[in-house]
Order: sequence, then structure tokens, then C-alpha cells
Amino acid sequence: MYLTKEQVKKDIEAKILSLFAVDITDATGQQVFVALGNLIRDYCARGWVDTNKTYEKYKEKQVYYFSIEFLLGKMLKANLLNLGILDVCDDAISEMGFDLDEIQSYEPEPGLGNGGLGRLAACFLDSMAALAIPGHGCGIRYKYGLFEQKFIDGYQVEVPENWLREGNVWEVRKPDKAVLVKFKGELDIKEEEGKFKVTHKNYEPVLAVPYDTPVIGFDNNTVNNLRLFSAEMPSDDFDLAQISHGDYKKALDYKYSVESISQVLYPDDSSEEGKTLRLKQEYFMVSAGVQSIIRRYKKLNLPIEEFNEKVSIHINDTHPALCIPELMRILLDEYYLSWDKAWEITTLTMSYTNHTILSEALETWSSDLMRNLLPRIYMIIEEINRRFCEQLIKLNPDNQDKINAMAIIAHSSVRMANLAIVGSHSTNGVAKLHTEILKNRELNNFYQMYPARFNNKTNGITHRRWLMLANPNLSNLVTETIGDIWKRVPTDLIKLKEYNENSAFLSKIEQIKYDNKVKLADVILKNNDIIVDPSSIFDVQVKRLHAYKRQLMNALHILHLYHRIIEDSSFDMHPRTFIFGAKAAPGYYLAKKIIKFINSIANMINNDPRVKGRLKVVFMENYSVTLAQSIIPAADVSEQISTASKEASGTGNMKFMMNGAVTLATMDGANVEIFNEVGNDNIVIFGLTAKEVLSHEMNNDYKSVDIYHRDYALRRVIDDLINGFIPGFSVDDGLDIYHHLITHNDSFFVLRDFKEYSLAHQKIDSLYKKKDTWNKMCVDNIASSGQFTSDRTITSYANGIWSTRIGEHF
Ligand code: GPQ
Repeated sequence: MYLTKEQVKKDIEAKILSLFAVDITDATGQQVFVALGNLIRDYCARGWVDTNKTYEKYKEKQVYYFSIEFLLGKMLKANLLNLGILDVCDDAISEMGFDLDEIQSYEPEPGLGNGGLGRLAACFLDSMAALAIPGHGCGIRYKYGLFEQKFIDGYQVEVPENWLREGNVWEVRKPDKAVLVKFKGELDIKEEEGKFKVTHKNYEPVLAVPYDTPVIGFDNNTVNNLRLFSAEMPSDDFDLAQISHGDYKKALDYKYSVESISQVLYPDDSSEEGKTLRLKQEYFMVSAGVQSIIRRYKKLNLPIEEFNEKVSIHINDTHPALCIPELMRILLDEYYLSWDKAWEITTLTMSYTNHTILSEALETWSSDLMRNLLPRIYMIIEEINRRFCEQLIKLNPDNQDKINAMAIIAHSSVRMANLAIVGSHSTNGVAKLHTEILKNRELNNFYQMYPARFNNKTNGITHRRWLMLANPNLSNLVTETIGDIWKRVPTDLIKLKEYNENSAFLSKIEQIKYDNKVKLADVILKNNDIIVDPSSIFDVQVKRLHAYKRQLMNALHILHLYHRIIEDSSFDMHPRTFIFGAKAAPGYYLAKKIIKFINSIANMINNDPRVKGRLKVVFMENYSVTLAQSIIPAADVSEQISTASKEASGTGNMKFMMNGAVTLATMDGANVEIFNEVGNDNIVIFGLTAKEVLSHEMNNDYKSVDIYHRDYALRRVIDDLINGFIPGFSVDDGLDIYHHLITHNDSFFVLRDFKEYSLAHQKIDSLYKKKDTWNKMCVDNIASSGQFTSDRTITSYANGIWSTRIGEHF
């Protein structure tokens, strides 16, 4: 949209006056934030309504992306950018005596996600809107997002994050669009005129109230919708009487239990959380979402048989897999379709993404729990399973093991991944390597049965947030150099390659990186009270804390460098600043010990005058999207060091390369594709391959203790865990890690990869010392990053899975 600075100023003043009854001269930063947020909603309201009307008028196929997490990050500047009024608002705000970044600091970050999975969902929303695809998000409006992390004495402490305390300027409550979700109760099934009539009696009703947030497309008049449901007690007298029978205390208890459904995000990443409340959350989101899709479909006045031609439902990991039996329920019980017809429509509507091969992350639910909580849904899953097993028996009459492995219900539990694969027409992995492992190993049985359903969609990131917003100076330099086509067609970034030996350009790249490092150094000084040198190498590992991501290997290696610097006077190394950011799931004991370990070595190293000016370690508290936006543009080295085969894709890796960091990586997840794009000269690779890891696992022929005995340098740092060498780090703390590595045989091959990791660091050091080589590597990485945008990923989902239109209607 087009606005003049004068208009913006006038609008802000008017908003401040009407919302807060103050003049702009007396307004606080918080008030300016709220006013600007409201103004943005005014600006996009017309487009929001019109986008919807256009979709309806042309009966366009809609995609609904169901996800239990959406890790959006702050929206103020992103919305201004997408509306095309970022610069004019920035100017207007400064002329009014404020600073836009400071104004954005008043925006709470909605932490409605844990890590990669939730952030991917947010990038996908941004890309669907940018590509003018009719695609919307569907999820839960948690009152408390992911916990805020504090370090006390080096230990992680979790503090509740009340992001809604000051209200949420972006959302619109839609009470008129609320739907009822039913839990528990009994079923009454009668056959009338050849049709089954199912009546659900004595259920516990929960009202799902939608809160809609506009998802603004990049300068294209498209405004899609993110619908998040909040659980409330129904106000309908009938429903209430059914629950409390007039008992006030009982009614209040009920209110509390209902509201708990959307109270808090489960803080687990890549691990299954088997809690009744979690299952309630999943069904709540699914039932509310599917009912509201059906309601909307009814407005089109089309036969229900055409549902799958107008609707695609995407299941982001298995958490929303109950969409399958929920749609079946509605088609069977409300539309009286035959099972076969309902099943055809359902499978054609649904598609599923798998995000991990870690077996501990595969969701299962106890049959008893599900039968009790969701009687009709469980009954439908039983029937899906019965029919599926019949097919299996026909195909594999003599292979009971295979049938057992593939069944949806087995050993009194429901396997959600099996349900998702059987009940959809598409199952995709999130990077080529990951998809190959799914097809050939983890899900091989299913792949053999349904080869055409399996496909790869390598993850991507939105370059609007991760380059244009996070790194405006680099973004401007890119535009000055190759024009601005890359903003719409990010693969155009490849043109930067022509400048990779242009010394004037290279020194500008270097200067921008340096300036970003100075800015981050200020943040570090403010947050951690540690002085870091912006001319040192900023070596960064930021992501959730998980054993397979191997922050521990990084930390042990830092300890190794510390010893070397002190003891070997000939050891020459460019000064390094190691930066960490990571939250651990509150119940993940080992991960929390690793946090304490890193904090303890940081404290020891940063206070040792013998390594002053050569080595620093910073663990930044409360890693978040906002913090990522200031850390990533300042990174020289991107640590992507997961045990090969374990990281399904990774998306941080893409953000770093786009900001000109050099990746230090194992051949895992999307690192493999980054390697293929940038070439061997522009990335540093080390360690076991996925094939080797999987073969060690199969043959059970890895022994970490052998390496421990063989490698003195490594033994030394492992012993430091338990010999009291590290101040503030007790032998007890260290023993847990020690046992993990030695007694329990190091499930993630830290000892095996340590030596190569150390050599890879030496390679990084020598490359960095050759300034021109290094800068050229940075440029080549930025140039190749256009392949890794979520615009590319979403285009491929739209064409290959959803069959939805891309681009505006005309
Ligand atoms: N991922 Cl299963 C999560 O962030 N949480 C999860 O519970 C599961 C996966 C990640 C995965 O570890 C990364 O490799 C991916 O890049 C990311 O999902 C998005 O696909």
C-alpha cells in the first residue's frame, strides 16, 4: 500500500488520542506500540476481508495448515514490511521522536512453539501469503507460551511467560464463530432406514473460541488467516446443566478444567509427551478446526462429495492426526456418507509431514485413555484399523510380524504416525536425506505398500524475516549490487556470485558483518555482562538443547582449546567467541546438566587471565526468535553438528548461510543439500555419515570407551567432568554426563566424531585467517541461499501435495 509520512503521523496521533486519550507528546513507547499495531490492523482490514471474499467468490481451494505450534516471532516490523510501509513508518516514527526498534521492544514475543517445527509453521504462513496461496493456519491460542529461561547459578530455571498480559494487538476474537467440542460421554447407536444414527450423550462440552490473526502477504494485497482456538466454558444453559446439575462448585471446577486445555504449550521438543491434557489439546484443536472448515464449506453450496476438491488439510507432524477420524466422524454421522465414500474424501483431503526419525518422538496414545476421552473417535480409529489390517493380511498372509508393525492399534495403543500415513494421500519428509531414511528404513513397510504417497519437501525459511528484517544493511547491499528482484524471486541471489572476487564488494560484506557483531557485542554486554571482541570469530550454536544436536561435543572441544592455549605456547589460533543459545525441556535431565556444564566452563574461561583476548564463551539466556534475529546476522561460523541421520532437516542452518556465515557441519539433514549447493570450498564438513551411523547402530559395534582410552586429549576433557577441575561444577553434575558418554556408550557418537571435529575447527581457523577467501565463502553462501527459502518449499507443497493455485486470481 502507499502512504505518505504525513499521513502516517496523522494516523498515529489520532490512534493515540482515541485509544489512550493522550497527545503524542505525552505518549509512552508502549502506547505508541499499541497504537501502531492497531493502525496496522486498520490498514490490513480491508485486504483481509476482501481476500476472504475473493476466495469465496471463486470457490478457491483452501489449504488449512494444522499445527500444535506456531512460533511467530514479533510481528510489528514484519507486518509493516509486508504492507510495504516499513520505511515510511520508520521515518514517521523517528520524526515523532521515537525509534521503531525501541517501539517493537514493547511487543511481547508469542512463544507458541518450541523450536524448528513451530518456526517452520510460521515461515510457511508467511510464504503462503507472499505467494497469494489461499492457505491458513489452525492451532491453539495458549495463554502461556514456551517458558522464559533464566540461569541461576548456571542452572536453567523455567519461569512462566504470560505473553497476553498487556493484550494482543494482532488478534480479533470471533465469538460468533465459536464451535462446541465434545469429550467423554456415551454413544447411542441406532440403525434407521439403513443409516447409522450416532448420538453422543452425557459428553463434556468445551467451547472453542477462535482468535484470528491476519497473515499479510508481501506487497500483494493478500491477507490470509491464522486461526487459534481458546477453550472456554460454554455459556449455553443446557450444556452447563448437563455437567453441574446446578452445583456451583462443580461448575467452577469444570470451568477450570476446560480452560486448562488452552492454558499452556507443552515444552517438549522431539519427545513424546503422554499426558491426558495433551491429547485433549490435540482433539480440541482438530475438532474445532475441522468443524469451522465444514461450516465455511457449507457456505459454498457445493455437494459434500466435492469437499476434497475445495479443501486441503495439512497435518504438521502427528499432533493433528486426529483430523482424519474427525473428518470421518462428520462425514459419517452428520452427512450419512458411506464408509468408503467418506474414506475416499478424507484421504484425498489429508496430507502429513513427518519431522523426525527419533523413535522417542513418535506419538502413541493408550487405547483406554482415548476410548474414554474420545469414544466416537476411538471407535472410528478401530474401524480404520480393522479395514487396514484386513488389507494387510491379504497382502502379507504369512507375515504376522509385518502386520503387527504396521497396525494402527497394537499393544493397546494408537500409533499416530501409522494413522497419519494410512489416512492421507501424502507423507513427506523435510530434507532429501530424511525422506530417504523414512522410505528405506523407518517407514519402509509403508513405502512398499504406498510408494506414490511418499515424497520429499526440503524445509525452507522466509528471507523476508531472516534477511530483509534481521539484516537490513546486508539486504540493502544486496539490492544495490544486483537489484531487488531477489525479494520476490530469492534464487536471484545467485547473481551475487559474480561479485565474489570484487574486493570493494567483499570489504563491504566484511564491514556489515563487523557492524552486526558490534551490535551483538552490545547485547551480550548488556545481558551477560561479558565483554567480547567483535574482531574475534563469532562461532555460534543456537537451537534446542538435545543430546543428538551435540552441544556437548562443542563444549568439550572448547575445554580442549582452553587446555591447549594454556599449555602450548606455539599454538596459534585466531581469537574465538563461542556463543550458545538453547532451552532444555524442563524434564530433560541430561540436557539441563549440559547447560550447567556449558555455563560452568564459560565462567571458568571468561575469568582466566591466561586465555584473555583469545577465548570467550557466552551462553545467552532465553533463546527466542527475537534473539535469533540479532545473533544470526552476527555469526561467522554456524555450528550444525548433529549426529548424522538424527536431524531431520534443520532450518537454523539455512538462516545462517543466508546471513553469510560459514557452516561447520556433519552430513545430516539439509546440511547435505547446503553442501551440494555451495560446494566443498564453501562449507566445512566432518564426521560419520548417516550410513555409517545407522550401520554402527545396527551392528552394535561402537564402543566409546575404546576411543576414550586411545585419545589422550579427549580423555582429559571427559575426565574434567568428574575430577572437580571446573569451578562450580560438581562431580555429581558431571557424573550424569560421564555415564551418558562412557557407561551408556555415547548414543550420539560424540567421542567418535570429536577428533574430526577438532580438525574441522582448525580448518575454519586457517580459512578465516585468509580474509579474501573467507569473505568469498560468505558471499557464495548468501548467493546460494535462495534455494532454501520457504517460498520454494511452499511452491512445491502447493503443486505437489495440495494442488492449490499460486498467485493472485487475476
Ligand atoms: N522438530 Cl519431531 C522439532 O522442532 N520438534 C519436534 O518435535 C520434531 C521435530 C524439528 C526437527 O528436529 C528439525 O530437524 C526440522 O528442521 C524441524 O522440525 C522442521 O521440520
